[in-house]
Amino acid sequence: MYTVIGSPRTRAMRVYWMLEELGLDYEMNLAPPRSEEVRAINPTGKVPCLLVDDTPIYDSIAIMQFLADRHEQLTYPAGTIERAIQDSYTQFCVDEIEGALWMAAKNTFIHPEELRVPAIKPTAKHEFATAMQTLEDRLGDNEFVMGDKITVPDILLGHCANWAQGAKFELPKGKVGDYFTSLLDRPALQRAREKTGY
Ligand SMILES: N[C@@H](CCC(=O)N[C@@H](CS)C(=O)NCC(=O)O)C(=O)O
Repeated sequence: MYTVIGSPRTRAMRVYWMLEELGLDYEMNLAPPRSEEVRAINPTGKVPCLLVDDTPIYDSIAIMQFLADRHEQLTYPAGTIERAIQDSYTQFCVDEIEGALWMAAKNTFIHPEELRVPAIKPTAKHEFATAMQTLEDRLGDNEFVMGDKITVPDILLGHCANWAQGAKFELPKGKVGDYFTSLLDRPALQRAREKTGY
């Protein structure tokens, strides 16, 4: 049995979305980051965590890829060229897109006020815009980053697009804009939203 720990307003949402794409049953604990409930499972207080029976797995990317591998969906097998390319998209999204969003978030409401550097936000937006151009170049006319098959990095990119909207980052129009719209319209995401109330 799977139990996801984390409020849907965090990176836990990508795990709920993933589980819905895979059609799996799961339990939810919508505890916020840094709460005592989360710290009892992950001493850093960070979410999401996935409990597989009683074993905790930390980090959304590790969790998503574990679920995809275990259930042999939304991924190419480890050791294939396709998997290496798929993983390169995952890493690109974490480094270039999520990195910019997280930098802005940390300097808006995560860090204690005296440590925040609000002047960093235009830099974060610049990095994000550069990554959007890279995504457009790499996506080409594909439906998903790996062609016509949806994989882990598409869920991740969709989650980051939603995060970017909420953080008032400018999302591209055109092909990348359409790609994000179709990801955010997916029934699995709507189910995850209904179940978590977000
Ligand atoms: N790389 C981790 C990052 C987890 C993370 O930082 N989560 C945020 C919520 S989206 C959090 O728990 N923040 C609390 C904190 O930084 O203390 C992942 O992808 O799961």
